[in-house]
Amino acid sequence: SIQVEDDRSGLGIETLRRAIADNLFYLQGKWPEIATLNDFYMALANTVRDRLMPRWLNTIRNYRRSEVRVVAYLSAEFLLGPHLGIKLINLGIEELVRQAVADSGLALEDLLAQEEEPGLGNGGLGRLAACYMESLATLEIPAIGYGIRYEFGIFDQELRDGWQVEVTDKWLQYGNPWEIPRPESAVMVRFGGRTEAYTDDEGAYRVRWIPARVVKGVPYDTPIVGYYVNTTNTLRLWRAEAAESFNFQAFNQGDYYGAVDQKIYSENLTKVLYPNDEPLQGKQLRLEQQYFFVSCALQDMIRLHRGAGGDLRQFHQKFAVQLNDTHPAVAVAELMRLLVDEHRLPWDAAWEVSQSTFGFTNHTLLPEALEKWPLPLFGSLLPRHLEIIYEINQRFLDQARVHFLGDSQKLAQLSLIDESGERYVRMAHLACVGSHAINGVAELHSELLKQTVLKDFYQLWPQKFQNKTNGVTPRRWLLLCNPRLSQLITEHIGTDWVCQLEQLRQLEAYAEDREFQRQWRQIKRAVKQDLADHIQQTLNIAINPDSLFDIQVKRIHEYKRQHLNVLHIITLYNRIRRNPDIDIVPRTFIFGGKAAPGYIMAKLMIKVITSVAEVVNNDPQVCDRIKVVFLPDYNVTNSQPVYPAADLSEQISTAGKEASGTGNMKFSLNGALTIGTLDGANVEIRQAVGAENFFLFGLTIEEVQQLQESGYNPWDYYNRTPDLKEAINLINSGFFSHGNRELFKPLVDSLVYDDPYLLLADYSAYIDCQDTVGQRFRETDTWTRMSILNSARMGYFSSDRAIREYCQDIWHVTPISVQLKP
Ligand code: 26R
Repeated sequence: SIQVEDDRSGLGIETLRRAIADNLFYLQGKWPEIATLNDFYMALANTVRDRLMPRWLNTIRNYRRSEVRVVAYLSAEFLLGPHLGIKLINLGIEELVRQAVADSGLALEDLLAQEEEPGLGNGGLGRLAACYMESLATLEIPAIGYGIRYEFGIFDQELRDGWQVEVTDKWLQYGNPWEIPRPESAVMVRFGGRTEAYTDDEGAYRVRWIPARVVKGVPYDTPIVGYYVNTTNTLRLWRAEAAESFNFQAFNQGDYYGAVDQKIYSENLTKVLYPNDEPLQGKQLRLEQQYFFVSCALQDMIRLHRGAGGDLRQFHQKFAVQLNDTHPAVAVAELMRLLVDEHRLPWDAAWEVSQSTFGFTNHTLLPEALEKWPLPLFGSLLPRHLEIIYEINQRFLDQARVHFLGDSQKLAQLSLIDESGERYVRMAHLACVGSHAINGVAELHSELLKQTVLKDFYQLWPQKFQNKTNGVTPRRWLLLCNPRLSQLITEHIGTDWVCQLEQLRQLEAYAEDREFQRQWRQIKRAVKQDLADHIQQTLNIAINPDSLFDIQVKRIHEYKRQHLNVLHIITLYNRIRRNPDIDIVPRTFIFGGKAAPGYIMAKLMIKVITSVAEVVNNDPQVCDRIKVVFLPDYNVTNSQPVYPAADLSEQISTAGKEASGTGNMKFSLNGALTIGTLDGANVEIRQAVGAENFFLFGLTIEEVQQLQESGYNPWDYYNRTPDLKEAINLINSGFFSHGNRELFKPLVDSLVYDDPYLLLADYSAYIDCQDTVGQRFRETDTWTRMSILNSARMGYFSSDRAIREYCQDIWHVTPISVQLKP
């Protein structure tokens, strides 16, 4: 019999080809002859989107059933990376589509390259949220992500004369085929104004909030499909628009411009992502963004809950809400407001519901990154929430007073309000008090939380504290980004590893196998060649694919110590200058990462990297033994070819500063060896892969603390370490800055006189460790075995494992499979 496939769901190659042509004609309005690559990309994206639709709609139908508990992941950032590639893989149609596209004379890779990634995050925290959304779908957990649809995501980075220049990220300019606006589900969000007490019809004392302005939140939904499952969860991002009814008044009075002003003002709210991964204080717009998306999300959840016939006293049975750092912490006060003021629950009942609803994940120990809002600012923007926070605080401190027997210093430390000088609302404290579970993101980090920033809360509620070590999704970070290695692995152990990453352990059996080692090496070589070609084409730098690829890609930050890496490069360079015939392992140093636009020192760190690169790369004495490359515009798209090509992963933050790290996991999973400190998840990675397969150096946390307490003096280290002195002096002399001795002075002075991140204290250990790395790289078989063992033992660091733990220990949710009903 003749089978006719539906053009919008069929998966036959001919059907796919016809569907792409159809979308090209009807959606892009183009004939193939005049279509651009982007038109073809859009036609393909829409073809894939069509095929997601039955899964997505059935998933949503499933979750409407009232007994299903849904995870709501609240995050100001979701750094998803490009959709098309991962959706093809998770739907299992990559090869079919590749052929269908080839039949039209196109290369799938060229179409994939057209996509503008949604860069709606800064770095680790936003990317973690994306990995978690993917794992939730793959594990068939009912979940919805709530966030902000920034019109401009993280800026594009350009390099001019070696300096970072920021360019606005116009990711929406050619349209976004992956989202569906849902204007019918818009909600109103209020700001400013005042509160007023009144007595309701039952004679009860109540408060109403009379806002100064109202903004409309419109949801845009994006499907997140799991790997080889029907489950397709929703990422619901909110965009701010003018609330028509609100500016009607101005309009009716003939104040057309006033009305338009209102519109512009409203739309400003979700215009741009704050590009800081470090503190910012008192930026009203940032607080407005936070409250805006939190209020939209909670109103949405309440509507869904009530729509399914739910009682608000059981809200926590419908939703488990996770706060991704303190950025959405105002949710605690907003849920209380909605329950008490709008839905008239008694305070105690509402508080029970709230505490049972929220979990809080902390992502940083840096004291300067703990969010606090000046009280006057908070009170003028959210007057009712400030009252609610006072009420929460009073009841909380009453409880704490009993526990700490009136120790007033303790109470002042615990308070939701910082009153030590200028008064502030402490968002981490609000999140802790309002949540039933608090977790850090690596074992070490979770321990430090209990000992330092959240010590007092730990004393009060030890049972609330947990650890959930981060993980990354093996679908994007191995299967998609490293198809060659994935295939080799699958040929030897089957495909189960994709969803059960612990299966990689079976590779241990091949670690000593000569033939397997050869293939492993051959793949690493091929992937390095690809990256070398890309660097040649885009940056016009020739690099040797047989050299040691030594890579540090991450946000630029003093605590991450890219400049320690630079000191190593200069040290090697000095060795060559001293002895031009020296026998050293050829190395290619690759950097990538953005600096916060206002972080002057981080920008100077980029300039020092590019300046050293210029000198070293062009010095004939070096004979191409050292090359230094700064990859511009590091983002998810650009990172995907980088992890697989690494021999060495640089994870060299000062002990105690990096909460976890997730790039460290991506490297090791792809067979890079790590040179690292005992910081964040490095500690657990080293345990997992074996100390003998990890290059450890540097001070421990205890040693860092001791050194700082006993009065650390970097100047001494500078004076008593000749190689270090020589390296720093070379920078200082203007050697890398065309004789300009002022350029790097702030950087050098900071190191020699202050050195808050202890580079000079760790320098010698780092250099020695790097020398060991170089020697070991020459023992090719040993290196390959270590590389295989790294991949084989990374199973624990799957985001599937992390999400299972969150489901068990915090959210108390279980999978439900989605059936496709015709
Ligand atoms: C307050 C505001 C300006 C802000 C501060 C910090 C905004 C964003 C950040 C980013 C921080 C919280 C971040 O990305 N933290 C990283 O989270 C990762 C995921 O848990 C960790 O792996 C990583 O160690 C940590 O730095």
